[in-house]
Amino acid sequence: MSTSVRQMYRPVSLHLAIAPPVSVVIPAMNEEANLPYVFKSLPDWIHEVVLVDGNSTDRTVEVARELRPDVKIIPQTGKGKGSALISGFEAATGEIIVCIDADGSADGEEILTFVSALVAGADFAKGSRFAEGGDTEDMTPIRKLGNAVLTALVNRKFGARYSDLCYGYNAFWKRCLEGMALDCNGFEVETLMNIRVAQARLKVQEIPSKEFKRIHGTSNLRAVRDGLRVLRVILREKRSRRLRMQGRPAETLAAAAAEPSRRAS
Ligand SMILES: Nc1nc2c(ncn2[C@@H]2O[C@H](COP(=O)(O)OP(=O)(O)OP(=O)(O)O)[C@@H](O)[C@H]2O)c(=O)[nH]1
Ligand SMILES: [Mg+2]
Repeated sequence: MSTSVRQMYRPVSLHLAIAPPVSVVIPAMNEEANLPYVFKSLPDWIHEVVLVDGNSTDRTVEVARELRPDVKIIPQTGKGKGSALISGFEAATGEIIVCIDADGSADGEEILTFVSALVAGADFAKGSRFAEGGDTEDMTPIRKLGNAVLTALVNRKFGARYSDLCYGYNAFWKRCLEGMALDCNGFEVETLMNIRVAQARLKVQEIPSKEFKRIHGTSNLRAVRDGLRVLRVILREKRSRRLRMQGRPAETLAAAAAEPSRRAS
């Protein structure tokens, strides 16, 4: 192997070296106490960390800079985790994007497994707490039930085979963003990604993942409110898919996609 080719590859484990740069996108709203744990768990071979700040009123931004002077801090344009991720994806310069929460519930060491799946041929590496080897310490029984029902609905309506719909630990090639065309604000963002990935027939590899309890602070998720947002997005996507299959013009499809979600409730 010539020197120039060898330099293009970075060893990421004993058995794997990769060429594509990896961006880690972290949505964070008042997570100053959790960031030290999250940043510490990130592998040293990643290309960049993009932290999307949700107008934090604590020292989230300062702590991120202290921990990692090269961190890219991005303000989100809209409101909610979805708009934060969309801003972060736009700002990411890597060929591979990994999404990870800032509450200390995800282990950055798992990034190696996600990235390995992508370089081995997957388009989308989807974290799953319910695939064999995965686990969660963080979900209440009611959340587990809601997630299971919504997962089954998406599988049925979109021909997917997901085992965990509403999970924030995922990775994908940046080129997939065009097909996902994300347009949402809140916690429904992962559902929308999963549906669009299934509709685009991208190659999905589920990655068993262990979710821990958030270390400090309180959750921003409200089970009923956010469960309904997820349900609305599923129904909205189903309706626009039906219109597409009926061969309706593109303007009608765009209007259906932009339609207020109350029509679907
Ligand atoms: N930038 C930004 N980040 C957000 C926003 N809402 C939530 N987040 C972040 O998104 C991640 C997930 O939010 P959580 O509140 O932990 O929600 P969750 O993980 O679904 O719920 P729990 O399992 O109870 O922790 C965390 O890193 C939050 O800081 C937001 O509006 N803007
Ligand atoms: Mg959390």
